[in-house]
Amino acid sequence: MILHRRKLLTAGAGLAGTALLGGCDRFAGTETGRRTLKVGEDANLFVQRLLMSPATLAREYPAAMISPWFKPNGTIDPPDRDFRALAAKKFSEFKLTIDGLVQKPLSLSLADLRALPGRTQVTRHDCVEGWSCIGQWSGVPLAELLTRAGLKPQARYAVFHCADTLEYAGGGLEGGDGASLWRPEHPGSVRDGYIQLAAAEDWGGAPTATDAPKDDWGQGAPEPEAPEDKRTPIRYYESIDLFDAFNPQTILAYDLNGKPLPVSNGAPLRLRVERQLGYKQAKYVMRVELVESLSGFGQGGGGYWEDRGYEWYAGI
Ligand SMILES: Nc1nc2c(c(=O)[nH]1)N[C@H]1C(S)=C(S)[C@@H](COP(=O)(O)O)O[C@H]1N2
Ligand SMILES: [Mo]
Repeated sequence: MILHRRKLLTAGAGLAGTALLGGCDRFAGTETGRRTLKVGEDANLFVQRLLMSPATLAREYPAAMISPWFKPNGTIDPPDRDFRALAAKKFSEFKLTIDGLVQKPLSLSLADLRALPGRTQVTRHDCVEGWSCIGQWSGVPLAELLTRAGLKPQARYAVFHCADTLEYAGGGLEGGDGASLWRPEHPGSVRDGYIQLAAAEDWGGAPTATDAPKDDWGQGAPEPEAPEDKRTPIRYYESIDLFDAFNPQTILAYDLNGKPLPVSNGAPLRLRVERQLGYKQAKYVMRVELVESLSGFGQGGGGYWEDRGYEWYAGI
């Protein structure tokens, strides 16, 4: 999708700050600059952005290189009641919310999303655990949605709210039904993971009996309702800045390899932000909230894994 410059400028005044690549010294000297360039990871972001034009794309692959199976990771079957109710009805009642610092909040069904101009891309997903998969993703460019919603000038980040609970505030990995919540594990450092990854082959093996995905959503009968859980769930969330939000490859995907996303890979809708690592690719996205600051969410790190020590800008 081609965004007209004027539209972009009216859509997001926040973009102007990141787009002024020529004025880096001045940028570093401003309040925002000082706040942004506080540690190494932000310097990494700054240098990468200096070297990139706004529309730098991740590599796209030929269809023949698509992995026979896209390994699911992290949450593969959200235990949450609300999600289970949606899945039981094949997501026919799912609505994506776009709100926060927008002129016109949106609420869109899957049919609404599919009716919008879409984009299909074959890209490689790199997880910090050291595996990669190539998949074909189809979805709606986030730029399309943000342009329709119209950003307010203070908007700087898009926060993705996901349906899946990973743990409960104050500790506790027990699901409402007493089952243990799946707890993902990652290497101690994203960069360690990335170094392993550089040497790793693309993941392309066949599923084994023990890790076969529970895909085909809507297949199972509705489950008995779990009792309501009074504890505060900590759900997966992620965030990106407007620079990445308007990249043409940044899409909310509803199809994987030409078929509706399996639940294990994030049905009904998941983020693809192709120049970043796997944990940025939020699955089970229910709501996109436009905000000025990330400090009000979780521990303020900008994502579930970021709150546990991973870098916010996971560029590859
Ligand atoms: N909602 C949600 N999104 C998530 C995760 C998760 O646990 N929950 N895991 C992340 C990680 S670490 C990876 S590698 C990818 C895995 O996506 P996949 O299951 O399609 O392979 O999803 C990312 N997005
Ligand atoms: Mo990951």
